[in-house]
Amino acid sequence: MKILLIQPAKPILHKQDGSREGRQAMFPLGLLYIAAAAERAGHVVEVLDVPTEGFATEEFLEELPHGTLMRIGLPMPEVGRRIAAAQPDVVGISCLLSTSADEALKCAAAAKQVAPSIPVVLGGAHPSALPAEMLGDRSVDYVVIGEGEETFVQLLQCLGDGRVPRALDGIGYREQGQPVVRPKTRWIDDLDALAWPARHLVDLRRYVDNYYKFRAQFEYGHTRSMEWGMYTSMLASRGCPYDCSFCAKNVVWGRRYRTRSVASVVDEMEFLVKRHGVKEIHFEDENWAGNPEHAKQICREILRRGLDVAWALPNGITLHTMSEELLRLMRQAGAYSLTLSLESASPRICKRFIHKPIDKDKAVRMIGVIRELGFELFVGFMIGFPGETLAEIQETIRWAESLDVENFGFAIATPLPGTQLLDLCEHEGLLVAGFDRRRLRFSVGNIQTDQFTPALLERLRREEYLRIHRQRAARDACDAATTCLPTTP
Ligand code: B12
Ligand code: SF4
Repeated sequence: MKILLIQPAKPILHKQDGSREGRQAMFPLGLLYIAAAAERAGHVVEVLDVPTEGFATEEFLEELPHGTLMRIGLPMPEVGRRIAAAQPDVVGISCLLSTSADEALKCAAAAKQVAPSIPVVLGGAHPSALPAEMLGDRSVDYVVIGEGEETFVQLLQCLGDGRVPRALDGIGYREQGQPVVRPKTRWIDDLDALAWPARHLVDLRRYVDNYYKFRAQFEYGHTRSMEWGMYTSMLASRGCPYDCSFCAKNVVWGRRYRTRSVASVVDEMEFLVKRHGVKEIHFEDENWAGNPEHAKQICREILRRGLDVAWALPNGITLHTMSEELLRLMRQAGAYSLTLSLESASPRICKRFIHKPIDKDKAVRMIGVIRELGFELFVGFMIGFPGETLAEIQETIRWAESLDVENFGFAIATPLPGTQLLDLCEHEGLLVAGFDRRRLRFSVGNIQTDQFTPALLERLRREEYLRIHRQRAARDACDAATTCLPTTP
């Protein structure tokens, strides 16, 4: 069969306070894993990366209470033309982020406009958390829930045979007009057996070009720096051994943390360097060093093979599994950038929502080592959990201020579909009026308590960040002036 896989456009918010959500070079790693599995099963696959191909096109979408929503990507009429030109037997659409759900549905509608008989399949974190809701849209025929390689290939088999996919694990479909959801219970044990992402289906250069053209608008986040040239992303593991209440990882990867073999990970890295001329790799694992021994072995294997490639951990590694030995090995093996998620300074909030210990002394020590080794570092904090007091929020802000870290951010806790946090907020009636889990925004508050309103969190997030940076700049200027004063009269 001929399969067309689509990454939908990315909406970004231009906020009333003058800030805007950043652009990101969104490498469609999940779609390319799905593409590789379909190719291996004998299908012909084409990929349409709407945001990447139309990165320069920004269109007005709608006015929201917080600002103006803009859309980055190929205009919809062009998407329609491209679907028609591809003449697909099946269209698959990736919807990783809840903010992309509307755009994913527009692509589904465009496919149905081309030919109502084309089966449309949705996958990714958002539809995996809300399969029945997504099937409520008549343009969506199937939802593949979570890790999708095996289920998608089995679904194609069913479609080819004209069977209803009743026996599949982790699938949503419609029967007699009603959504039917078969929850996901099986996860892939042998990650080495998976075909590597079908990167030959996209133009790798485009992602780097977009970064260079628009780097001033890039958010200091995931794809914050791609300074080394040809870039791609990959995975060394799936899932995470922890269980933070705000995290959507269980929806996609289940509860079991799985790693690829060290040889398979470094084989893929070597292939990317030799075959695609890749200079920089971003590991998009939820928690790359969930098993620190596995992480050290990857570093040692990179060193043993003398592989010359820069790599980054934009999602970071947890403080809990971090050690000086691991950091030194990572740096020697080419790692240059990482994120450290410290989340909250309040032990009570860590215990209740983050479910992993945050040792403040260790944080200071590790940041010292990270700086000494010359890593680029981003530290993430979170504010706005249910029951969090203003004093606790201030404690986190003061902690960020006290650390020797230039790049940091305060994220507002967001009740994502499929998380314990959303269940709790629903149960305790803490969601703001008009909250719609199908149309979430991340840079604005969605939780309201007797301690804070979304507006207060948004103000604190932005103003405290700016205040800390202004104070530091003033202090540095003052230090520089003092240093220049003549020491003798
Ligand atoms: C890279 C990334 C991004 C990129 C965008 C990536 C993209 N291509 O669109 C950027 C930097 C933009 C981003 C931003 C954010 N992200 Co993010 N991100 C990721 C991350 C780390 C990796 C994605 C990836 O490549 N995964 C690897 C591939 C193999 O997995 P996958 O894409 O999920 O694909 C598999 C399945 O989902 C499925 N599948 C996927 N697509 C399809 C399509 C079809 C047809 C089928 C059949 C199957 C299928 O099969 C694939 C293979 O098994 C994931 C976590 C993770 N490790 O997955 C979070 C994740 C997707 N992000 C998440 C979040 C919360 C965010 C942020 C809100 C973080 C923040 N606080 O700012 C922001 C949102 C910003 C905004 N304003 O919209 C959540 C999503 C929750 C949600 N419901 O939206 C995730 C799951 C992290 C988590 N554990 O909570 N993110
Ligand atoms: S450590 Fe990170 S990936 Fe793991 S559960 Fe917590 S937020 Fe999710």
